[in-house]
Amino acid sequence: DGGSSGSPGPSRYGDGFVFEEKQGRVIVNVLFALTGGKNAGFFKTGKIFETFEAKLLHIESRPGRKLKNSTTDLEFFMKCEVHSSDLDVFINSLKRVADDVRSIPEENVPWFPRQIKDLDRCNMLITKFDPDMDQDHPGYNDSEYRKRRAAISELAFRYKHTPHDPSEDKTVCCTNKPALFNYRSTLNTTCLSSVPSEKTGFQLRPVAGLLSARDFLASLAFRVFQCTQYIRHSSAPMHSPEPDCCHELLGHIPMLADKEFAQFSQEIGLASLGASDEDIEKLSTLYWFTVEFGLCKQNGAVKAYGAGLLSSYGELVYALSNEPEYKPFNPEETAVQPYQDQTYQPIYFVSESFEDAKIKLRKYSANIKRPFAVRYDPFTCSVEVLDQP
Ligand code: HBI
Ligand code: NLE
Ligand code: FE
Repeated sequence: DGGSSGSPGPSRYGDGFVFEEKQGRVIVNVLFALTGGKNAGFFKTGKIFETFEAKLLHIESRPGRKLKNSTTDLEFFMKCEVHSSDLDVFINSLKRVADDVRSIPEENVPWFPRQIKDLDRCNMLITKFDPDMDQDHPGYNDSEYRKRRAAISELAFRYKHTPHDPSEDKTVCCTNKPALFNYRSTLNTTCLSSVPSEKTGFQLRPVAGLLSARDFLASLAFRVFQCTQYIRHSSAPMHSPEPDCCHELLGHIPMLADKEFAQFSQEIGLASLGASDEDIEKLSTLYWFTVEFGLCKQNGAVKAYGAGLLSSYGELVYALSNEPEYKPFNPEETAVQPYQDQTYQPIYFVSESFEDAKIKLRKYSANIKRPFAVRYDPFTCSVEVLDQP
């Protein structure tokens, strides 16, 4: 369905990739392989570039991957500019002389961490809940509180990744069982006294406050949870719009000690790496309505599993009253639901079970389109990028 719309702007080709069109020309990245020593094929591809007046912008070769039933000697990557109307025929001509021809759109892939130590650069803070700047913050008029917050922030800013000592997590993880057993789903209860690093390898890393969704999600790809250290102001214990250590300890940490949940969190993180701003927005909305504020059915009753509910007595009671609106959880719909982070949610999404939410969200994140694939190597704690130019 190449370039059917005729109007300027993005058009579609082949597998549904979108190419940016400018003055009738598109930039396209072409990958192809030459198998069984067919070196002459390379010169034939050159002929095709010539015929279609393709302007070559970049060329690279690398040892090829083994394809089904054959050996691949070399794989080529070429970036070129062609007439948009020629794109289909150009690619089809290449398919006649080379193997495994794929085209991927020219895109600016946002920077993302490749190694666990790159998380030192994932520190983009959202300052909207800063007690020094936000006059509505309950600690704004409390200079002692602000001083303490500044000192804790300073420690988080100075933190740099070093190889991990799991015993440190135990100190952070001094779990305290709250009197919320009537509301909490069994997932959170069974894991309440576990230490994530021992159970799932999840590490906690100090952070000074709310991070950009991109940086926060990227850390999950490395099984790192960016964890606040400060505590909410004592004048407002029932609800805080910003994360604090009560929220992390009562809400997130028990879940991160669950094997399945840890796996699921890492998959969301991996899906976020290099994703478009639009996909990050959707992914973080889904995270918000599940991991933070999710409700699920359990033995015929509605229970809370979201961390933002378990750490806020005020919102927990409200969420399970008949005041708010409930909608069934469905990733496509939930991903575009607007939300606010100042006060209690007017809408919650209820899944058939916690399992069901996990399966659906997993499927959703696996389907996010990117021009490359990623794989996590647990031995080197790094992300391998496959098929990226
Ligand atoms: N930053 N420190 C921190 N903790 C969070 O829970 C958090 C965040 N930034 C973004 C964010 N959560 C949400 O937008 C998620 O929906 C991704
Ligand atoms: N509202 C939650 C609480 O009071 O614990 C924190 C939510 C953080 C996103
Ligand atoms: Fe949270």
